[in-house]
Amino acid sequence: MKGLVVIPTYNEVDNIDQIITEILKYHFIDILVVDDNSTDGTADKVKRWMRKTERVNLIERKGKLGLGTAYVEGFKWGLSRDYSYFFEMDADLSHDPKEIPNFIKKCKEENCSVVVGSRYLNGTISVVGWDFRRLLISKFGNFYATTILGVKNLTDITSGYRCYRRDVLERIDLNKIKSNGYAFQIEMVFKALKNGFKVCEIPIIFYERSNGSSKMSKRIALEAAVMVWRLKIEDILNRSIYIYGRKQEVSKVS
Ligand SMILES: Nc1nc2c(ncn2[C@@H]2O[C@H](COP(=O)(O)OP(=O)(O)O)[C@@H](O)[C@H]2O)c(=O)[nH]1
Ligand SMILES: [Mg+2]
Repeated sequence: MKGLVVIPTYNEVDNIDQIITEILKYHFIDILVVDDNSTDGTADKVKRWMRKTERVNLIERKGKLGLGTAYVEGFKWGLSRDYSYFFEMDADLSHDPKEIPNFIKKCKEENCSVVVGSRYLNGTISVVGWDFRRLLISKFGNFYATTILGVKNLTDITSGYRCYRRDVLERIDLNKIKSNGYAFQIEMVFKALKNGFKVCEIPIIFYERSNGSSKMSKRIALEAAVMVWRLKIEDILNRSIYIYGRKQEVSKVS
């Protein structure tokens, strides 16, 4: 059993060594960094690791093309190899690699196809270093998305620390994933659910970054707000087409 942690990076030079060191402690895990031409030398640091171990890999892209497309490229890279579990993890040490075994345990013990690391499980708020405004935006974003999409049993649909079993990524058409920021996280979970996969959550603590700066913006939040409605409408249309198709079949038989 092998797992791949995909780490998208844009200017994470002060974080990348530590995150790689922590992850390499888990011998069944390889790392793929997808770097968008960081100007601070992030990719050079990754290349230094690659000279030391084959477990670290790098995809270099031409410019800042967004988180979603970085993950899609990373997943495709991993699917052409023999990984059973695929992780999403930020480079900025917000996600503690020590949780890696807990994700896999949850997948195995409860037969989950996707396990999301939730900051808000059981009514708690497990976030270190956020002000009230940042927390409110995150909580509202979750409420908004889960209410509109009708997945109210999930507590943290925008979390970027998660694990997918290989079969989920094989089933979801990655070429059709259109969103890029927080919307990407919502779209992936929604599509997994719509394809009949079991999505679970485990508690995690999210630590706001100490080094470097956030790349998220108002534009990315807006993308998520609009994308939720697109997913909703697509779902309604898909269901109508299905019901219409069934009616046609029934009328042919009778
Ligand atoms: N490759 C790539 N990585 C990105 C891009 N935008 C953000 N990231 C990475 O995605 C992760 C999460 O981004 P971050 O700015 O910390 O988001 P926040 O935690 O929501 O503030 C970090 O590892 C970033 O370096 C992008 O356009 N391309
Ligand atoms: Mg961050």
